[in-house]
Amino acid sequence: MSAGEKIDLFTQMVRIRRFEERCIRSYQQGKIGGFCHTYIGQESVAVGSISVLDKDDQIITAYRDHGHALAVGMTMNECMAELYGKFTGCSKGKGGSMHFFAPDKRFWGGHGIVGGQTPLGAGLAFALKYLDKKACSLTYLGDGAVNQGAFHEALNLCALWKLPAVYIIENNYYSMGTSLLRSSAGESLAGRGIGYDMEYEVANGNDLYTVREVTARAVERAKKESLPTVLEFQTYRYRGHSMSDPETYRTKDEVEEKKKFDPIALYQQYLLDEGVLTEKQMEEIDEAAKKEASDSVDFAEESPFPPEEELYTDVYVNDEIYLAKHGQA
Ligand SMILES: Cc1ncc(C[n+]2csc(CCOP(=O)(O)OP(=O)(O)O)c2C)c(N)n1
Ligand SMILES: [Mg+2]
Repeated sequence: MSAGEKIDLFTQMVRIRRFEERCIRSYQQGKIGGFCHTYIGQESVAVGSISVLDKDDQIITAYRDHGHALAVGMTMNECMAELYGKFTGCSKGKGGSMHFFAPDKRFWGGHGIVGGQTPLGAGLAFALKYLDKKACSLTYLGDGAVNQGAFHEALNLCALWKLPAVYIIENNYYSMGTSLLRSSAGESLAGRGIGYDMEYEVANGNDLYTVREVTARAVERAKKESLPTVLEFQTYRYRGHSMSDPETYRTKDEVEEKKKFDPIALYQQYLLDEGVLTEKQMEEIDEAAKKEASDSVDFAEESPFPPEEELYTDVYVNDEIYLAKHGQA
């Protein structure tokens, strides 16, 4: 990567962190309703993996989707407005935190059913192969989704039909209040791929360079050989599962210990050591991210709620209208 590209990835991670810290404040002020799950601590996974993609590659994830949304290039304004339930939000204020979407950026959400996005990721890969595109789908899921039947059905079809699919398990060691040790058998989660003769890899998700390297290998396999891969990135979430989580299932000491491996601090140190960035530039990036987040709150507050007739739009896709607007691909 060039120095500019490295700085861009640092900026993206900082923007995600500051955006979500601002979300938490607004949530606590009662401005945001519904579920809201932050990605704080996992930024390197979305930013690193999405950074190796090309323009035709497709992305889909679960409900912890703010990081992926910003990493694909969605604006803070459309994301914050969505959290506020405003009409200027990416889903016209009707989706909220769990349903960020940007089809124009090949980002297919934002899904609330654990594991529900995994067959859809297989479908995206199927479509790419069917349309003869040299591209792949990237499907993110949590450690709590690996034992869902839908995930295994998806893996089976990906392997059987040799689909260009990459599954990224973001192992943050908890599914709500249930620790990995209490929910999953087997030595590695990515090893679920063995049953389907799929390649798999387990790596440190907090290290952006590692995430890029490992994802790039899987993406190349998908594009050159049309074969699927399961990746497991080990990471950690520093905040509660959602906004109301007393966190009785883990100790404060555990969280503090994990904070020593903060992905942003780690990458920041790399860039300092490499002489790519100075402390002063980092502060400027941080200040700009804070201002952007705060401006997005102003934007959201000033935006209107969706009009009543919007209740009935976007409920089902009208094929004819959709295809006329977006074309076959
Ligand atoms: C099918 C289904 N079962 C249960 C739930 C309730 N639920 C919401 S989040 C969650 C935990 C999932 O954890 P994980 O997959 O590790 O993702 P993380 O929250 O750590 O990102 C559960 C059980 C759900 N949304 N869908
Ligand atoms: Mg988890």
